Amino acid sequence: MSAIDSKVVKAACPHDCPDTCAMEITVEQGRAVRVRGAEKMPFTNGSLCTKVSHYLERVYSDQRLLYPMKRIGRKGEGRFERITWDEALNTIAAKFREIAADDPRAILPYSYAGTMGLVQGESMDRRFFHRLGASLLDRTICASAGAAGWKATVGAAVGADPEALVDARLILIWGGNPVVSNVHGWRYMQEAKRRGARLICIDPRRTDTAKKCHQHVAPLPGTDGALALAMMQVLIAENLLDHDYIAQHTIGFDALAERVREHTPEWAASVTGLDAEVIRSLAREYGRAQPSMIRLNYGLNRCAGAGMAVRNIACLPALTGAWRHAAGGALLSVSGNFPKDVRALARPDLYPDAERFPPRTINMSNIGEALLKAGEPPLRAIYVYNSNPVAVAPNSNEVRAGFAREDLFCVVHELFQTDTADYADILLPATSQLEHRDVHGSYGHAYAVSNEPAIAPLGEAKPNTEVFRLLAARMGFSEALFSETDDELASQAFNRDDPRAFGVTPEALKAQGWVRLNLPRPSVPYAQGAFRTPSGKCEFYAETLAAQGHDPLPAWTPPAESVSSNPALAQRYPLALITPPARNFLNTSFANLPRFVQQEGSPKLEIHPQDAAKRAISDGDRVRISNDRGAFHARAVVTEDIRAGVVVSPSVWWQKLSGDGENANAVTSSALTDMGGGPIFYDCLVEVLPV
Ligand SMILES: Nc1nc2c(c(=O)[nH]1)N[C@H]1C(S)=C(S)[C@@H](COP(=O)(O)OP(=O)(O)OC[C@H]3O[C@@H](n4cnc5c(=O)[nH]c(N)nc54)[C@H](O)[C@@H]3O)O[C@H]1N2
Ligand SMILES: Nc1nc2c(c(=O)[nH]1)N[C@H]1C(S)=C(S)[C@@H](COP(=O)(O)OP(=O)(O)OC[C@H]3O[C@@H](n4cnc5c(=O)[nH]c(N)nc54)[C@H](O)[C@@H]3O)O[C@H]1N2
Ligand SMILES: [Mo]
Repeated sequence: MSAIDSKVVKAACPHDCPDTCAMEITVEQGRAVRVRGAEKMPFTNGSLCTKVSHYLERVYSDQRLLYPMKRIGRKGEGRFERITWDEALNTIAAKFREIAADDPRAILPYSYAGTMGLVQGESMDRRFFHRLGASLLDRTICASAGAAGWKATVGAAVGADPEALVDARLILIWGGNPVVSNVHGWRYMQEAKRRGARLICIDPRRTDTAKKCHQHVAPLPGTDGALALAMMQVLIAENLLDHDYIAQHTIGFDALAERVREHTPEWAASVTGLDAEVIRSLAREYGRAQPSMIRLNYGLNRCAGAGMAVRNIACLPALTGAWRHAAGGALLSVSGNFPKDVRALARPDLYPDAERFPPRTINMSNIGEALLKAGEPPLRAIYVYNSNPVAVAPNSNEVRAGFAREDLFCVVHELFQTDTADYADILLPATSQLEHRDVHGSYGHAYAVSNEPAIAPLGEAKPNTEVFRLLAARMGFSEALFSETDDELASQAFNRDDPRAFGVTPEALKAQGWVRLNLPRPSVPYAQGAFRTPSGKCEFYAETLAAQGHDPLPAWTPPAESVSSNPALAQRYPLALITPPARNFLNTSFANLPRFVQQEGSPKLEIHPQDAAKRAISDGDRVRISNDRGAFHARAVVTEDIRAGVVVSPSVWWQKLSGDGENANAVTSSALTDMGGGPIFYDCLVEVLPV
């Protein structure tokens, strides 16, 4: 191989995962031939997950969209014909101009985390839609419920230092399956285990993670808030408290103590389906171990009471003073460490005529409803990028009905012909991470990671930014900021007046591929209090919640659908369905590629032997999972890994590739969480029958 034709390009994994890996791409003769994890980046540590280590199969897949197309069949049918970029862009611009003349809010951008890059995910796209005056999108589909509960209690989205937890004595892995969805973070937990930490996993399912922990505690879905209240009751009743920390760095302790008095382990046992003694000893162990770390994750964020549940859990380390230690406290997200410069990147100030068209925000989590109802104004166009709503949003029947509207103008910009793409009027080909420039923060570590383009765009694929530049020109948006290059956008990603970004320069990022934020090492965010709440303290009592009409104190918010909270519904649909991430998929990304589909096999439903026997279901049987919203099919896996009363279907499958044209979101509800307006995917009663 001649040296001139071979190079190694520094890249970032773009997917929605806390690990945000730094990658190195070997390129020969203009073709990427090898992808590996950057060895020197501490968190990545030279390894990639099972999906991204085969990334070239995604980049060079023969399923890639390579040309713009327009629809020739019915909506949803997926029949298209090739057109030029000129025709595609002119069609979109003409339609947007026509709609905007009446009311630009009838146009809705729809995007989530197909790429987490700040350039391709939240820069030129945001500028374009802000300038247009389109409806704003509330991006709630993943993390907003917990974020709200955390914020009310702790303040900023800043938790314990993920690299410091190696010195914890006790780690509660709460509502997460890091062996599958946070593998690089799991490495630190394993190191803690080697150093003598006890690991306890709190999850209705005996996951691969639970199997590697010392103890598995399996509450019913959506009952974590009750478990945390009872833990607080025990800590307070048995005086397992750090009185000094409470006095100096919290507010509302007396009211909290009063509130949780009734929430005994016996009470929580009746709600969570756990033994009172298990709850009591969990609380005692937590109260006595220092440093103790709670790695809470998104599994408990997908139920009606999710905001309050995260809030209740977030109170625990302030009671025990665990925050004093580098390896103590709690960790949900550390995204708030990154001083992302939203004003520069997204330019919300471009919104044109707020007087005539007061900004309107639409919640992405019930997009079906938003498309179907006669809003003010009704939605007439949707532009989807970085997301696959038809497959990932709850209550698919409603979502598909919305996208099937003949009078809705739908643009989809994608790498693949997803379930959503089938509904496009204009389908545009997108570049992969190897074909464009980007820069990334992370929600699971403290390193900014840079992504240089490694190869030329495949076919006629274009990056998101480029499409919005071209559309801006056709719309007559003449501001210079619409011609900024991706390099220029990348250099605005972080607010460089913020001390945390000192050293995180474009030059340093380019040279090394990644740079740690300028934070102390380890960073111990709340050792001296300094919570970023209005009071500067950990708020057991939160005035901000009272002002929003919520209970200002930790409370119990039951699931919308469960045997105890909705017995009438449970008569007909007695089983609680959860649909957490499958190891070989990343939401619906990878779920169309042969290697990963083969590894997952086919849609599965894990069911406890008792529940299976009652329904004459044997292992391997095809079953139908249904409720009033819809139905999907799967292969039964009869196993004691899931507790009785709960069934699990690892997700998210493509509807059109799963045999019956449906995935688990056929049955999930579009109701919203108590805080943050998030979806309640795992708050869902069903019946399961053999077919
Ligand atoms: N391989 C892979 N990795 C992923 C993803 C993927 O699809 N595949 N998705 C990425 C994304 S977008 C996200 S948001 C994160 C998600 O990251 P996590 O939230 O860590 O998701 P999971 O790893 O499934 O862990 C959730 C766990 O919560 C459990 N659970 C479900 N309901 C409850 C409940 O009510 N209480 C408790 N205590 N546990 C419950 C589930 O059984 C599951 O084991 O992972 C990211 N990483
Ligand atoms: N039942 C159930 N449903 C769920 C979940 C669950 O656990 N259970 N998890 C939920 C969660 S946590 C999340 S975060 C959401 C995720 O929902 P989404 O963010 O919609 O995630 P993906 O399904 O991976 O779809 C992302 C799409 O973006 C495309 N893409 C990638 N890069 C680019 C790019 O540069 N440009 C353009 N234009 N497109 C690009 C990909 O090809 C992919 O099709 O799903 C939610 N849905
Ligand atoms: Mo997510």
